[in-house]
Amino acid sequence: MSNIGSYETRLRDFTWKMAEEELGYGKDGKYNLGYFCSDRICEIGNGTKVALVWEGFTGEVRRYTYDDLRIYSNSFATLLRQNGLLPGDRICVFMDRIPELYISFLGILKMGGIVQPLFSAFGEDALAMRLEDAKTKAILTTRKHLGKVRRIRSSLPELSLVIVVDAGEKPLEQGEIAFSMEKAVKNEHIQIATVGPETPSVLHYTSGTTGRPKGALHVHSSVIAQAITTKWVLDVRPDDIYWCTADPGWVTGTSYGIIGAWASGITQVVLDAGFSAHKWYAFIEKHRVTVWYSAPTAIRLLMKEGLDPVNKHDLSSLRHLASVGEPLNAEAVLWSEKAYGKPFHDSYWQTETGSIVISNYPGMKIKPGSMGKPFPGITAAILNPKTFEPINTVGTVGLIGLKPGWPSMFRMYWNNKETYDKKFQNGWYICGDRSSIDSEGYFWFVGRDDDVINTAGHLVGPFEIESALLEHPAVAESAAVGKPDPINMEVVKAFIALKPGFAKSEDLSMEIMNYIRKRLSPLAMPQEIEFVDSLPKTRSGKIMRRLLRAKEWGEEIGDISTLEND
Ligand code: 6R9
Repeated sequence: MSNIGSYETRLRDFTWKMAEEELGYGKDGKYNLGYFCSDRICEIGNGTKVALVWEGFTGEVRRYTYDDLRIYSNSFATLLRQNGLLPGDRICVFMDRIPELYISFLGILKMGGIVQPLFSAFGEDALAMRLEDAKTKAILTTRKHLGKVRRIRSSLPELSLVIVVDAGEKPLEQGEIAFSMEKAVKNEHIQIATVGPETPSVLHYTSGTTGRPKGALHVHSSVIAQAITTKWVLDVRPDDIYWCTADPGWVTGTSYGIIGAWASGITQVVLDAGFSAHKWYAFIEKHRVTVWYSAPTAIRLLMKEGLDPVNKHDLSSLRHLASVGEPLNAEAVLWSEKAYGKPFHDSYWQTETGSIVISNYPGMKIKPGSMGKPFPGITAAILNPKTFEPINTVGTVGLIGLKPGWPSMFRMYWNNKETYDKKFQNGWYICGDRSSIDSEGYFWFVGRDDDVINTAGHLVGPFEIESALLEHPAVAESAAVGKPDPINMEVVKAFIALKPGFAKSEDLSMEIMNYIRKRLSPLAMPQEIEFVDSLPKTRSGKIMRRLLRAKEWGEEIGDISTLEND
């Protein structure tokens, strides 16, 4: 029997208050998310239980108990306090998937700071833009990524402290301090910052169509939703070995790769190594992974490798599989049944929703290709894109709308009230995705309602890419769109008009691609560049990405009445 039991019964009976009570949230005045992910598990007698099994790319394995999480996160909290950081300060974690990343995340919350997790793969521009927007006070990083921080530091007056968690003996520069989590003085007890349910906790940056990346701000009580969805959707149980393959630079890696897992008091495993089917299967076999939360791109890569590597490993420990980030093709669900004897369960949510809002639940009939049904406590509907009124006819495509008010919902876009306000229409939160509902209430994803590119489950904003492209000396104008790709769903394609005096060439293409990879990230790098004489624009001067995109996808071009006449 799954944790959720009967979906229909839960749907009827569930209230968020119940989830709050089940977690003991707010009991004895305790609201700190960091506390719920470490100290609380120790208080209920599980301090010696393994919380994290970490494996590095060389195969080295390290284990941390809940007592370790509690004590080491105390050390981080103390360090930050001793260096003058205050509750509410934005503190960035910028590291590969090393134990310090996961544990400092809790430490920051325990001293009352707002954690800003960023992908370590980010280049200087991507990093600088987000640190500047959040007016980040401190950043925790490693030697490997320190160069990037140093190169942008002079442009970030608010960034007063850089903490290097693997500094070793080599000297650091002014304003940088070395800190070794394992060598630091152990703090059994600290005063955990007093927060309320609405105190800001995590600031996650996500990409939009226009403008800069937006910081979705979450609050401490998000843990109520993250814990109950971990239990009911991911079906995690006390003895599970849980593997969430997401990087904490992405919301999946924090909501379910840190918070949901540890608030549930289970053992989670982390692999800090690149992808290969063999490596992944060997990891599952070695650690006896039971619950596996991954993404369609990874699943498609595994499918590409076929059944051969599957048969070479013992994957019998797997009990429940789930996926998030992009549409999970029906084919992938059927293949996983064949390969692992279990289907992947699709789940749908966003940085802004903070936790899973639509999903296929364990025990419920899976319809391959459908995202499933709303989580109990979430009211979801398909809305008319003009009136924002619910469409009650089966099969009609409209916008996904959610009734605001669940605990893990974002509370604002940092410094960007205008964009935040636009996300609400007629009393609904507008996700920005299109879908339909079938006669049994299952949601079928159709596409995004904007130009944001979803590559390998990661959202990349065209604006950010285009802005970086324009900084290249040869580029006069550019447009970035998503182009279909069998593995990554979409990859970035850039259309570029060159400045006079520059001629198109293979070498120039390569140079521009690498330029973006270095400045932004490997994901933002265009996989293809098409040189054009000019870009299609609307009369108001907006680049018509929709037109370029339709060409790539072989779709109808639709209304082009606002296209500028040359
Ligand atoms: C958690 C996360 C959110 C956007 C979302 C949608 C796409 C996520 C999906 C899915 C189809 C699914 N998306 N899950 N599309 N089926 N199961 O992904 O957060 O990075 O903010 O992306 O991703 O377009 O709006 P985030």
